[in-house]
Amino acid sequence: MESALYPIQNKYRFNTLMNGTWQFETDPNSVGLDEGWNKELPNSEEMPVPGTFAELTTKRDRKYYTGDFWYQKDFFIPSFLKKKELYIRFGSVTHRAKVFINGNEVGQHEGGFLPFQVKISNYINYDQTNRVTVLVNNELSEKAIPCGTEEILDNGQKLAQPYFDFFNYSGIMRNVWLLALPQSQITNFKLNYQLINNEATIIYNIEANNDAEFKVTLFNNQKEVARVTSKNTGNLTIKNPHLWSLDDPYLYKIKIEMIQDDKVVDEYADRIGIRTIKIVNDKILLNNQPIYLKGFGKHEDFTVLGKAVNESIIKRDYECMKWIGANCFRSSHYPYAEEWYQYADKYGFLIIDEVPAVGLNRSVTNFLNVTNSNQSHFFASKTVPELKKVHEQEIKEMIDRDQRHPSVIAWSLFNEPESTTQESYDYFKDIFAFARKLDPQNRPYTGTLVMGSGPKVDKLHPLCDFVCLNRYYGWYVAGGPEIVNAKKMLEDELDGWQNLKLNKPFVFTEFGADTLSSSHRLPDEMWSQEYQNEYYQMYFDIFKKYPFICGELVWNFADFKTSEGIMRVGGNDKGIFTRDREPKDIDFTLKKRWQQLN
Ligand code: GCB
Repeated sequence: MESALYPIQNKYRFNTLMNGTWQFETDPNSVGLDEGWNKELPNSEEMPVPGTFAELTTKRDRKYYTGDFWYQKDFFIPSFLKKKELYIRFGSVTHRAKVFINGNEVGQHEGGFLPFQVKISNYINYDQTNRVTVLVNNELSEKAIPCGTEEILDNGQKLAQPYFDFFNYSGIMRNVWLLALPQSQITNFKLNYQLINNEATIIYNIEANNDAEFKVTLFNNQKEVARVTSKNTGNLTIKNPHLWSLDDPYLYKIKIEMIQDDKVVDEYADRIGIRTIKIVNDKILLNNQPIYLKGFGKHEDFTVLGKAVNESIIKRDYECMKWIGANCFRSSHYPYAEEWYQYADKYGFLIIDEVPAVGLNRSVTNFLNVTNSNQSHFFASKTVPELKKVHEQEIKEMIDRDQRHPSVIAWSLFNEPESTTQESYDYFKDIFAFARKLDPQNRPYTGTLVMGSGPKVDKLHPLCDFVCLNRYYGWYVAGGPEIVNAKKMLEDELDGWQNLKLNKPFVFTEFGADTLSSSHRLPDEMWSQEYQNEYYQMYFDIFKKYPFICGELVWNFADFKTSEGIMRVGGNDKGIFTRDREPKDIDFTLKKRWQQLN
């Protein structure tokens, strides 16, 4: 990745979206490169970008297509752009991409949920039509995240078998931009805040591709409040700062000018929120005040769009989350499109930002096997060193991309891996040590523990600044009439954690029950709306007794698509909202609770 900066326009920087109709072709035998598809696709069809073929097709083999596939688009570059450095920036390509300009390879990227950009200037024909081609691959393995495997069907077709519970949507599912940037350019900048008495100090660290000086200016509502010129690092101090908070998500504007030979050569501006986040004993403090997290584990998921970004969905989801009184979500199980974080900054929402490290457990159908005697010693396998490199690279890209957002309060480095073996501890000890060097704000690091990884056996909680539990007592175990036992199991587990005297906050990052919006039952039965209510009430009654619980993120914000199977009716139905974002009965219980809870 040449730069982690979100595209903006000003006197020095120009961009235009390349979204729209692209050409598309699947390549099941991976012959494309040998046959020159990087120059011309032989039998292509039209495909929208952003989008995913799996949601647009009426054919099963296309929906589940696994392997190589190609995108291609022609675009024009006028010669007045000659003085600029040109790039194409992909919001993401899932899961890996090779990019060609006029047939020449210009870059590649591993990881399906983070942006990357490729420099194209050296391969462009000015005042002519040019062609970008992208070779994409959506296969799953244990060498990359998210993890999975694949099966060859009797008809020879590959079928991805995710070790995770969401549909393996793939393709170009986020925005694509053409960028025209100055030759000498700012490539990123990192910020940290110190609040002492009535003063805030903003400590900055600017990354650029050339040596320069930088003028950094801070504005409040267009009025300049501080300015300093320095080399790459420096700081700005302001008196009586207007802090960013949930009730008042105030944003300043920061402008950085890059200066060479007394001339401004680049400028980048962003909205920033001044706030601190830290853990003290068993509390999470925002601006030194304890906060209680109320909200969701989410997905980027919608009918017809799959995981393709769409600002209308983003807006609707935030409206629903505000209506119900939520203040937080986890970007389960991957970093979301950048627009989600921009909204959170403006709306006053908190995000636990998660890297796509899901499925590190070799469990296709039953995640309870992750910790029981069927566990597969995932971290003892030969591919682990390769996996670790990819995992670290994605942590770096996520933090580089998201570290300035005031809404991001923590980094989640894993979801439900094997976590009871020494090998798992050794793996994650390195992962945490790596990650802890990257965020100048030193936000808390965590990861979510699978059910079964309890106080007696779990090996990963010592690495986490706060402990995240995904628990399904009353659903996957002791459901329906056994819910009385579920209550006891949950209490026993929480007593176990309490006895460890960890003096750390705990957050429930998943708990939920599949619920069909069409099902009503008296007395309650599993899958009915009444049962979802009873289930959550049981958890809430118990939470009261444990003051170290600092948050409840229910699973899931909305129903979402998964692989097919006997556990899933058209997908995962644990949504608080339906897949088309209408309320289930539980919403009114949650709304009442969350509006009262502070
Ligand atoms: C989990 C996973 C999540 C699943 C959820 C479920 O533990 O983290 O990805 O969707 O359980 O509903 O089974």
